[in-house]
Amino acid sequence: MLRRSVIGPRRRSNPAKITYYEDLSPGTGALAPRAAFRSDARTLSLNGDWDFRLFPTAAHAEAAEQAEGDGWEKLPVPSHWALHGHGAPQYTNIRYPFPVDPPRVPTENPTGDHRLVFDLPDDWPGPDEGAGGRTLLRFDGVESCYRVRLNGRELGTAKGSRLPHEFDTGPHLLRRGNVLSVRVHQWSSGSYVEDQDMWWLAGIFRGVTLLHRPEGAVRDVFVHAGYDHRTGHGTLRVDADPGGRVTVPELGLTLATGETVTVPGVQPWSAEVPRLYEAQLAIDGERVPLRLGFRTVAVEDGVITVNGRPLLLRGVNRHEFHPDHGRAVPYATMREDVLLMKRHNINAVRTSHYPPDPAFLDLCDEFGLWVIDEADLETHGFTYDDWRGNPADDPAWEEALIDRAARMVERDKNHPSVIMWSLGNESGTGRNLAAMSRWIRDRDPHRLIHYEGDRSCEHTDVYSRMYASHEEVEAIGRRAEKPLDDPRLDARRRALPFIQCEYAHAMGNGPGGLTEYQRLFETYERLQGGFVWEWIDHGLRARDAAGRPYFAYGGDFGEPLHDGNFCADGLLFPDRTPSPGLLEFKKVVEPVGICVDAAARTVRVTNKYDVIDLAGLAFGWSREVEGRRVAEGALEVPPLGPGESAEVALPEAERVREAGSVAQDDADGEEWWTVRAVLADGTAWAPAGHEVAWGQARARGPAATRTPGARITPVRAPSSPSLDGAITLGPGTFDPLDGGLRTLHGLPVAVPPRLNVYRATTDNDRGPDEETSVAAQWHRHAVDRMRHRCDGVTVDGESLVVTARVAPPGGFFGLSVVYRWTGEQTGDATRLDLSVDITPDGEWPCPLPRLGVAMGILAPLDWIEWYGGGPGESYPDTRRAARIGRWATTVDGFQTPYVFPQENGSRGDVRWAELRGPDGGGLRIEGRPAFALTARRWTTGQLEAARHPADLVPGEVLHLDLDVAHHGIGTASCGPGVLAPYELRATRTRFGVGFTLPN
Ligand code: IPT
Repeated sequence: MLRRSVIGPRRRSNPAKITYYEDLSPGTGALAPRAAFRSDARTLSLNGDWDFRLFPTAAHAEAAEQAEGDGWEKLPVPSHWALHGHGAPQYTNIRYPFPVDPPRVPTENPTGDHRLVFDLPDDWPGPDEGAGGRTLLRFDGVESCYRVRLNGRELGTAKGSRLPHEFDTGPHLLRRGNVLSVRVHQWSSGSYVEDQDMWWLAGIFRGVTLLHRPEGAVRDVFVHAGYDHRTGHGTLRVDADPGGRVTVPELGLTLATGETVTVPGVQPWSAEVPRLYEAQLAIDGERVPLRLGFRTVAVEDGVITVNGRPLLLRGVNRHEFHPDHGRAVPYATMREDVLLMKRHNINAVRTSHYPPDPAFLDLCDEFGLWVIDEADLETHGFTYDDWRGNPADDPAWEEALIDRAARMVERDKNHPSVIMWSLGNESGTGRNLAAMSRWIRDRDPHRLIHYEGDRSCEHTDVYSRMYASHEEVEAIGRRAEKPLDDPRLDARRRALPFIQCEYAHAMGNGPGGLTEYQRLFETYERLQGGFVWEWIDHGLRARDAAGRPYFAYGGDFGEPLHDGNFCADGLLFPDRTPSPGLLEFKKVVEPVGICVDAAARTVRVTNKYDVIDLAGLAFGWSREVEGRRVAEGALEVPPLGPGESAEVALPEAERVREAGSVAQDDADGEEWWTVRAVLADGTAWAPAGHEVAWGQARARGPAATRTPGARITPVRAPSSPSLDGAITLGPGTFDPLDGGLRTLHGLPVAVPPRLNVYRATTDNDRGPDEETSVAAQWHRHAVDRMRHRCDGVTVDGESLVVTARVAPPGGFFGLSVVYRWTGEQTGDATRLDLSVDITPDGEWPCPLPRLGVAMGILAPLDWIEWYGGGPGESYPDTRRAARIGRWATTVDGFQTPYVFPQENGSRGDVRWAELRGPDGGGLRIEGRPAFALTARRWTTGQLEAARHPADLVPGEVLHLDLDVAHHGIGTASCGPGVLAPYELRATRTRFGVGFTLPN
């Protein structure tokens, strides 16, 4: 029932009868929220196959109920019905997918009736057995509003999709033949406060459990386990209702609930050492196992500390997502997420933008992750009406919003991993947020309060921002940010620690700029890290008309209103394959700095952990010549404490030689040192040998005359071009009219090498809007349609010279190019060299996407081996994870399957690459200097036109881009664009490539 009418500026008349799913109450009949815990009391999971039928409106459901019609089908619980053939998912970011008229919702309100007939187990305690107590029904997550009936009697209704609700079954529970009916409405007043950027997916998507609560059972328990780093003592108090006794066998402790004890010599809990002590709460009717993590969170001198140590959060925003199950994430998948995070040097999670399945937090406690637990609240769509009528500021919504804060805090209050409560996301500002903050502070004063949306930070303990530029973050780091109007609030905020609760938008190729953010975070103590947006692409597994599998994004289900692929912005692909962005993040945030100085033969090792020393890591060095390991050994590194660093000597040359039995030393080639830090022993999250950090430095470059490993000697023996229909120059034949290469080492050249400046635009190139993005500039200036004018083809005895001008239609600027081809022959070996000399003319109004030559070879060359950056892709501002080595993969393996196709797969710093076909033969490409290589069976145009990877149909031609430079990637899809040092401007450039046969 509606208790108060909607007031505030958006006053509207609502004559219609307000239903339970449209009223503003958080529901009716649910019990007061309490901590999530297990116990020795009986439980029965009601998950499994339920009966289900879907109606287009609530009224249809109502009518069918009267008629007791059939039409039931089976549906698994937990699940979202739209992922089981009933209706379809819809993706919007900010806009509400329905007319905004709170709290009213559309008549078209998909309503799913769920029904389960169940018996109680024979030994289920009940009054007939003389066992007292009662039986509750718990729902851990139902979107967005539901009504529960048991055997025809209503137990209650609830809103708050990602929150638990418990109902007392009272006298209605039968031994046999219980009929549990749950009517779920897709839209409710709750939808107005659940406008998170994600798929709208209704259903009972988390577990349903029947819980016996014995007479004298624990109603609620609140563990307070602190740690005083000055004394090394823990403190413990367990509040429980009703009271009882707590034992911690490992500590030899027994205490009464409500009693505070000092516990000398405990090991504190941290994300790095997630030490948990098993405890038990025993009261009359029940024994409750507890896991204690002793830790104290504080802000000291403007810095967040846990157990006295400042934190650096290397975090991610995690939505709950599975490509087949949506937000009904299986336990094994949650566990996989935590393991993947730990293995990629991630130490923190923001549960964007709602409390996760409670089991996820158990995993965070167990494996060690700092958590910002966020309330299920977002009213972002109100931004389009200047936040008028925002539920976050309308007193009529206060009860509903406090309920959301309370249900989160009560459920999750016993998790040591949770160090901050977040009031929600993108909900503007308002009195209800203030009320939530007050409520939380009162209930749990021992954690910090976070909310990004209120820049004044009046009700929070941390200054938090999203997508602030490097420049602004640096100013904040210096506590020199632009002041707030109110001097009191400004002084308060300036004294607060800072985090970026979202940064580095991992949409498609990227994010760029991570290194520069991390440098700031590591420089200024106020900057305590951040949370990359976001953990995983929300791509739903689907098949196209031709049966080809793909990951669907907004619009793929025919939604009239959607936000396209903006939901594919994670560090993991939808199937949880790490994207290059995750590998880059792992490298950038590695907790050990390894800086090799090859000339001095030393390595500087820095411990960047917050808590632990380096004793758990084993260090090793190796020396590689031309990417082949010629020597390796262990490296003794002192067990440095957090923040400490030491210079460690690398072995002397002589010793390296001795150790060099690993492979034949190659006296000639380019030489690198690599130092790695791996886990010395297995941990709960990775086996021994798992790599945590590494560093590399070049000890010796290739000599100019040195062509490592090649059979061609530096003695020049050019063959002369001959004019007989085609121009022949060593292993190449050319078209005499335009100088285009026709064959190369006998391979047909389908697309002759020529200058290419364009790339299939990335999501970051296209962001943030169609007007100002760099992609918009490229299209406006026709950089995607460059014209090539041949100005001359001359043969001057030893070389073939083609002059050209490459310029966009309508443009008053361009690039003059001189292609100079020369041949070499040594014995049977021939070689063709191309040098390219580029001179810009006119005024270039925009950066270049890339600069290099593109060519296509009509041959089934499928195997690529290269010496250079790898094994994955890299771009100028995303190249930290690429190490110099010898790598090999197939052409398929060269592609990065971004959910939305775009430029990808470029391998940087390539010294040489060899392409081979199935029956040997092939081509070797050497760079002068190193080049970036992409290899695809489609053109850049086809890549740009594709909407899903399945649209890319391999052709016969292998398209290669040999680039001397690339424009950076940046993170402009949401956040700053490419930083100045990574912008590619048109300047005089010379580079060369040589083509020989593979070695
Ligand atoms: C920010 C949102 O908080 C997050 O949910 C997501 O939508 C992200 O953007 C972009 O993917 S809000 C944005 C206006 C900065």
